[in-house]
Amino acid sequence: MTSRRTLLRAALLGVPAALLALDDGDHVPALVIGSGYGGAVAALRLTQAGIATAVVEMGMAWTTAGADGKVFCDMLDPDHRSYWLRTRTDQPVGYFLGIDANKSISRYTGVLDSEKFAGIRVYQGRGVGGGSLVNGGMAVVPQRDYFAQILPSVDVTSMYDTYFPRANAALGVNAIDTAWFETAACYRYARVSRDQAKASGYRTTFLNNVYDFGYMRQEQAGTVTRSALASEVIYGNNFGKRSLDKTYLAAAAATGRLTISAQHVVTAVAPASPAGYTVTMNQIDTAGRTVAVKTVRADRVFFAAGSVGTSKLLVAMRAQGQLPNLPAAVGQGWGNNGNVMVARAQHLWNTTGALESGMPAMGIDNWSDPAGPVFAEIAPFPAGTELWISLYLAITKNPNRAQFAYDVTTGSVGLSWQTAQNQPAVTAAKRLFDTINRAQATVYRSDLFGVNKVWGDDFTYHPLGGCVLDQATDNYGRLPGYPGLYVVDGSLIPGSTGVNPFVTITALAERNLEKILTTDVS
Ligand code: FAE
Repeated sequence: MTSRRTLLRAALLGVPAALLALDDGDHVPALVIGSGYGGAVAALRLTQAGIATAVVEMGMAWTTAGADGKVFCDMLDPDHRSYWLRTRTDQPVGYFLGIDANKSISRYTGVLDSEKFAGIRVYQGRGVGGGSLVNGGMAVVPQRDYFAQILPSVDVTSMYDTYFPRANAALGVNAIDTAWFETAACYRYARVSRDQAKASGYRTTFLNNVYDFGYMRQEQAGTVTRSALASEVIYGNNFGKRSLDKTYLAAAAATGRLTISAQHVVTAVAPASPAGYTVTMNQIDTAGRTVAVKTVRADRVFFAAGSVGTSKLLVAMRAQGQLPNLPAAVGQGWGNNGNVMVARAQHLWNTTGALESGMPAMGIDNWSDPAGPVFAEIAPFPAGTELWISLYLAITKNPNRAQFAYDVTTGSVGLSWQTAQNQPAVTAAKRLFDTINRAQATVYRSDLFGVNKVWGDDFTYHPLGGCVLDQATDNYGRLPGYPGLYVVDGSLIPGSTGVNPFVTITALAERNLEKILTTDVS
């Protein structure tokens, strides 16, 4: 059996078995494409059930320090490790004083991908741990009523009683000490925004996080190496963050039944004879060049390549005839979680602080406003110097959706989203921030998202949908017509969660895996 061969090889080479790659011709009981939230849940629950599982991840295993002694670079001095195969950075806040703030970097399989479609750039994590390597760590459970609205086929009681708590526990979610928050220099920026929101008639709420707030307190006290307090976030955190490689994936590896093939890009999945599926993948080097092509057989395949990755792969497989019977709903129902970014200029006497924690801890919650629901995280601008800037990532209820479609001429999959489709998000956010600006006699910054551009409306951190639960799949992520094919990631969620999405993705994956393990896998 291949898994045994792989584990034996690992033992002989003296490397962690989990990081040994698949070989061409291998046969595995379960193969998981992608190692983000959905993939990590699948990896843990399958291996715990005694099933040898191979995770295939296109990004790197971020375990080796570079010449500077660090695994990840920071946001003030991004280098080749920052971006996925780009020669220039593509920062979400890409301008300062209207001047392009991006810089040249060497092409490398860096940790953050800015994937460009016709009307939107989609930011995604690349590496073992997926989005957990680059995200802000905010662990937010969606409002119960809204969850019931977006996923009506899911039993809400079991989600809130069982699967959200299970997800939070396994993710290592922790709450900030609210007394410390009131005095911490690194959250001055959040307190300023909170006080102004409150004075303008809005409610604010603390946000849980997977970053270890105990570690952050020590950073502030100067007793440990700084990470969140050293401008580390979107290109990875060297310390403090409980990313999936330290939680779900570490627990899966501890079973001894997990292998992870990093720097392997899955390119095709097709039914195998007499049973199971063949999965074709390109092994790549750090310049993105293919160094080997491998075909592996798997009894079951779990698509966990993220909303974009899974949708692209399935739409291509249907169009190219490898999985021709996939339903028409595959590729539909994609949304950006209503994401829009904006910044306000503070008065000189309202300093936001030179030291800003990269991990947000507070949001403005105006979701219950029927005229324009907004849940706005108070985002850091960790430049290491006082800038009098208040930045926000607003999550809104944008009803617009887009589709993925295969282009026969280029052989690639495009996304139909147009920038103008984000207007409802801008309108809702403008309503809230116009009110705050009026009440505080402040103005928008118009120099951070372009030249004279107030709204960061052409990118998203929260791609969702493309393979929606109970539409493109059955009610547990099974792909109809293809027994043994499952979708377990953010593509199951129909374009919106109303809050930051990873807890929802994780909890839904927990629910689905539990069902799949009890009914499909003997
Ligand atoms: P994801 O985590 O993207 O994992 C998919 C994995 O599949 C990736 O590792 C890919 O490299 C890999 N992959 C893709 N295609 C292939 C292929 N063909 N072959 C092999 N591997 C492949 O998917 N969410 C929150 O809840 N709170 C936050 O604070 C937050 N902040 C964010 C900040 C940033 C900068 C970004 C980019 C995202 C943020 N998010 C946040 C969103 C969150 O990270 C995202 O919703 C989840 O990571 C999505 O989980 P999935 O499992 O769907």
